[in-house]
Amino acid sequence: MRYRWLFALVAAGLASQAFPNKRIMGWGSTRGGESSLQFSANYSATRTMISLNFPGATISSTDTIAPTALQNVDIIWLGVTTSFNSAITPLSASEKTALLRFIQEGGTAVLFADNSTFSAGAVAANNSLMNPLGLVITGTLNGTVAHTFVSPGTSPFTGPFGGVVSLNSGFPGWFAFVPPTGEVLSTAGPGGNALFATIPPDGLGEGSGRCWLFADSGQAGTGGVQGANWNTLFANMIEASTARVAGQVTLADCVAMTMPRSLSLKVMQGSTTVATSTVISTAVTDYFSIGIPMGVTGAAELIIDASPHLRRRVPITLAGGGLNTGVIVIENGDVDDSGEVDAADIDAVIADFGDIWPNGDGNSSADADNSGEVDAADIDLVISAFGSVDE
Ligand SMILES: [Ca+2]
Ligand SMILES: [Ca+2]
Ligand SMILES: [Ca+2]
Repeated sequence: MRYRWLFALVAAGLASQAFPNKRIMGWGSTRGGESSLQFSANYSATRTMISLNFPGATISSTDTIAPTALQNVDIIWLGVTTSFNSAITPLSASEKTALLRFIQEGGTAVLFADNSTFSAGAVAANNSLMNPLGLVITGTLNGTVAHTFVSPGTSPFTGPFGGVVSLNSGFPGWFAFVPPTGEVLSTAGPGGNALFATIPPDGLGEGSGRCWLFADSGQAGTGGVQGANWNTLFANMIEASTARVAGQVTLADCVAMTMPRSLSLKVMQGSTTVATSTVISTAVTDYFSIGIPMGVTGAAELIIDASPHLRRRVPITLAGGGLNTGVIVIENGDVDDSGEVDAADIDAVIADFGDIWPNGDGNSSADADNSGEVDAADIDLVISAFGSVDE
């Protein structure tokens, strides 16, 4: 029991690490060239817009998409063009996985593909960015193409930073397929090809963040399509994005991760549920995050539960954006998930004694230490945690 209080103190101390505003990450110059939000000269007006409208916002860069790089990020901003005729190195398999997981765990993605012919590498780069989200990008539309807004009076064409009157793209591609959970926001002419689409929150699973998806990277380039209308659109998009409460969870007393464990996450303010999500943990200490609406402020609780682990309640202070909780440890031993480590849990281990996972046929939580076998170590674990209860 004693160490539980130590963990509580650590978590309370870390909870003060609140970030007051949007944390945006894009490509570095090496990988992204002109698509680097932080460094590209073509994004200077956009950077000015962000600093004016979101004074606490930070813009950072990475040349590799990985869970560690994305830990303290609310919005990822990636394009495929490194110049008017060169493309990024396509996202690798692990980068696609990391990008998808970032979105599934509440992150907001702003992604710019382009036409299929601007570079020999165009198709591979486009596909690597859009296919993981279920979209198909194709083709080249010649010249300057005006956007027709599907619903002009709605976000992000209107919003707290004003109305978007018109948008043009130069030589865009188009989305040949947008998944049913997505929505086309603008087309090349009435009923024409899709130029701009979104996947709303929860569209890629419970708790997933919003995706803003463009069939052109001209906003980063030199096609003459930058300007107030694009930056008004971007401001409305950033305002409408979610923030991420992120950190790491350690599943106490696990010696391996033979079976992935499902983490139930919830952010509450009093009796009000701010956000809920489910995250699959595949490491004893694994990353988690949960998207919450931007602008939610004040005292809150992050509630984490799993099986055979006990529920933890971690006090956090929301400051309008995301925050990092650091490492949170949840206690083991509640095999039957009753909320208390008690004699029933010993009985539950005995009932499945000898089961071998991942091919067991009983309760996989009976293998409390996740070693792959329901054995004496699991009984010892329950006894050592005996009497502990859900917070
Ligand atoms: Ca539990
Ligand atoms: Ca129990
Ligand atoms: Ca075991």
